[in-house]
Amino acid sequence: MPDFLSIHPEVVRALQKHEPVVALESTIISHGMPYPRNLETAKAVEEAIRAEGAVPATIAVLDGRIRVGLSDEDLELLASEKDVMKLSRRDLPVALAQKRHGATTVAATMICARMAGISVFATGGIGGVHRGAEESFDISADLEELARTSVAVVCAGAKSILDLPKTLEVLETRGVPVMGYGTDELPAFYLRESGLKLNCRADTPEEAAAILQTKWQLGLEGGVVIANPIPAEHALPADEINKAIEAALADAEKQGIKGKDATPFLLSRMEELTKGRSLAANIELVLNNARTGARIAKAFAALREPPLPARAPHRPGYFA
Ligand code: PSU
Ligand code: MN
Repeated sequence: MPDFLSIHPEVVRALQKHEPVVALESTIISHGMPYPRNLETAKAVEEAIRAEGAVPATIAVLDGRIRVGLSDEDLELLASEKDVMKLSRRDLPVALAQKRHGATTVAATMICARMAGISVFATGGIGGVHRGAEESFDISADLEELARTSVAVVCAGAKSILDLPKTLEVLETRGVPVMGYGTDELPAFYLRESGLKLNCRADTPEEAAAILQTKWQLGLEGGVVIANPIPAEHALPADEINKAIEAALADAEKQGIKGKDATPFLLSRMEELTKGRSLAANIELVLNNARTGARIAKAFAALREPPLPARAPHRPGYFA
């Protein structure tokens, strides 16, 4: 394959030594949070991963190259530059061919993480089936990517700006395990609960890592959603959030916001409507996912340590 990828030397070193690495997306920086909180959060998330003993690898496209592992200057550019594309699977070739800057969504981050050999990725929330998808057909490419690309995505579930029951149905159809981390329910981003039961649960990093390892050893390509509820002390009251979500959705409808602009619009409208409380919760849950992601990456790296080969007794003759 032509060389489209630049991996930071620290990340290369960690991968070569089978040390834990956690991938991070950049759409959350460029299109998910306002400046300068986005930059502060991007740095704090990397710090949280290091504090757990793993190496962070934030992923983006800069000057038409896929970059895995960024400098503080790169993060500053992604956080402040106006002309950063939002890149999902369909957009990656365009950004590379046209030498653009782009922030990667969950889908594109999974693709790039896989290219680099990273198996665990932490973020805030995944995209999903939008409400009204039966009319609009708006289903995030994140779901398709989860079906095909072998990376585990640690997230706080998905926001109820999405249709969460339909999102779970699509993930089931496409064979994507959705693992509740310390919970039996799909968390709903700002809320710890959605009322939607999951049928896969892990309570420790080791249990989570064993499921990843087994899926991929079976040859079942594709991702896993590791749904990690927001810490209780940072969760928002359900009625406040639900009101803000309804209002944000109504505004999007009124202003005709569609397609790739829908998610960023809804996020920033939610922040205004909750007077910044949704942003504060968002930051806390991303930090929490980064810590959990680092622990799972460590447990997974420990499993990958090649076991000493079992030495079969030499039986002369028979197979010789
Ligand atoms: N959900 C969030 N915050 C985000 C996103 C989703 O709570 O920043 C971003 C992620 O990058 C995700 C993308 O992959 O939005 C989904 O966009 P779309 O719905 O256009 O596929
Ligand atoms: Mn969409």
